[in-house]
Amino acid sequence: MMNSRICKMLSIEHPIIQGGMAWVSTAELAAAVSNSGGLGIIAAGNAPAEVISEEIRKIKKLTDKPYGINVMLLSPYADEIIDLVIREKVPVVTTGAGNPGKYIKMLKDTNTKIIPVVPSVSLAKRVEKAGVDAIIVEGTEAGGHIGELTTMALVPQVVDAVDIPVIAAGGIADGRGMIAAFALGAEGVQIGTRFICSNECNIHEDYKQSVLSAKDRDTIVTGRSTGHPVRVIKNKFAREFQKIEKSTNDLEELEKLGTGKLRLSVVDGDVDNGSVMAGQIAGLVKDIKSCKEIIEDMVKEASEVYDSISRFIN
Ligand code: TUI
Repeated sequence: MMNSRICKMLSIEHPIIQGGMAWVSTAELAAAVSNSGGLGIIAAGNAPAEVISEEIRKIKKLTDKPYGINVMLLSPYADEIIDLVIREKVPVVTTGAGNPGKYIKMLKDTNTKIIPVVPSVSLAKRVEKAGVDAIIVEGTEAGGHIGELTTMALVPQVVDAVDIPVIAAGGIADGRGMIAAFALGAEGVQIGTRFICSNECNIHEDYKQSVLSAKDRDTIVTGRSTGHPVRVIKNKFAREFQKIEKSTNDLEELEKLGTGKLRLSVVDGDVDNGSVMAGQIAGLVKDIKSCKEIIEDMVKEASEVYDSISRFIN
């Protein structure tokens, strides 16, 4: 796997990138992933630069391996987070929830690797032309803010449309998913939901338990009507949000309804009234392990799956 362009580009051992999950992807989680041979990512979410500056200080103490910052482009602080990333010489930036176009030149000029999340072939082509280093192609199976297309349909279409390396995301939590992604032409995977259920993920235990007890059909999408669809675990909050969404066109009211709800579940552990973001693959996650075990088990399983599937085509 060291032969993957992603491993060479990012100086990592395994082509596994941890998803930048707002409130969840802290320095502790990111350092654990980076120290296990993947690429750990600190999520900036809606936090101001001072908060992320502290996380960068922490991760520099916890690891000497490469790491990244995820910039959520809907955040009012996106500009100042980009300035911080450049000042601190953060090795990698991933972006989500928008087009990072206006930041690409700045990041390239300072040698920061830039890897946007894209939900379509058109945006993939546009950001490749603008000079990004790789792209994360995320299917609608993913948790949080999502696009329309599935990983299975989108990844090969993007792979055919660009020359830069593709990292597949959405619906991947084990070695089988990893091999499936490679079969579609991806050279790396981004893993979110599986890392929520890790020892080093220092969120409220009840959030982890919600993910562990989720079954295949237990996630739903809220916010389709607002243009910001978000996949969450079906709970009281999600049902109420969907109900109100059906009866109102007041986007401001819906926006207000969602504000602070991720913090409520992740930090305070209110998994009934909070927004519990997770991907469709939550139903596959059955235990809490260390990040090192998650990565090692995934790589080992991928290798075994690769060996065993040749019987289907011979
Ligand atoms: O960004 C994510 N996942 C997220 S961000 C987030 S915080 C949030 N909370 C409430 C509402 C909105 C955000 C929670 N989860 N994943 C990456 C991702 N990016 N998925 C989809 C996209 C995306 C969508 C449209 C990327 C680019 C894009 O471009 C549209 C355009 O402007 O061309």
